[in-house]
Amino acid sequence: MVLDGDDENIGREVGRLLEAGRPALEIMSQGLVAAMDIISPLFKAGQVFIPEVLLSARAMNLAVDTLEPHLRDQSAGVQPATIVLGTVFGDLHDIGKNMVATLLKGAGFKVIDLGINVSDSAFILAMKKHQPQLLGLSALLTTTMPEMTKAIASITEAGLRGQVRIMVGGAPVTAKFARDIGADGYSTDAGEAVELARQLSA
Ligand code: B1M
Repeated sequence: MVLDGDDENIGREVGRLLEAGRPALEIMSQGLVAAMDIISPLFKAGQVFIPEVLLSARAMNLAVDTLEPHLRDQSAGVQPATIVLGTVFGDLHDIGKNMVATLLKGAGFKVIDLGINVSDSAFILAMKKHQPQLLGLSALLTTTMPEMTKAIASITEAGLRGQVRIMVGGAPVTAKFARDIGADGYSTDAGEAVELARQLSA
């Protein structure tokens, strides 16, 4: 259904799998992410095009929304850390960032998701408003990775760097890049992002 961009039926199908007892994380990794792994090389090879990928992305995001309540853990009573999260300026990719948001919410974090194409000033405004312990920056394009550097520089200039731990991720981002730009941590996938967020907010 992700491959077909079937946003009419995917929510119902995810509900059916959950009712049948399939774990939410398994549906995410073996169903949804596996489908995206099929689409990626086809997109690269020019065998599928942007409109089709957008339909798949919409179906994927709907499925992730349906899974979200089933990914919550039992951390009731613990004051949740807040994370402001967004895809950096110039970058419209949000599937991975949405998965990170979903798993973080499931793990008990309060997630302020600013969406895609987020400017430095929007990150700074959100930090002043929500006073998060964590900031998460996502980038999927090599051309938008420098926006992470700029965002961190702007946050430092605004005098806010000392109040927040910054984590970065996205397919082209590496641990070395994260270190070089002065981020506090990097993770390869959404599951690791939750572990990292726990460590950084402990
Ligand atoms: Co785009 N795109 N795209 N695209 N797209 C890539 C990224 C690309 C690798 C495809 C390719 O050519 N092989 C390529 C980038 C090449 C490069 O930079 N070197 C590319 C390109 C070139 C483009 C356009 C420029 C195409 C064009 O217009 N000619 C254009 C740019 C638009 C823009 O952003 N300004 C574009 C557009 C699009 C669509 C709009 C069609 C669509 C996005 C729809 C959407 O997101 N709503 C799209 C898609 C879907 C892809 C691919 C096929 C799939 C990305 C994805 O969702 N992966 C992608 C190919 C690929 O990745 N191999 C491609 C699945 C997702 C679960 O993984 O996002 O990596 P990922 O997230 C993971 C981890 O990275 C990590 O956890 C996630 C879950 O495990 N993670 C974090 C992510 N953020 C994190 C943050 C963290 C921690 C972990 O902490 C804060």
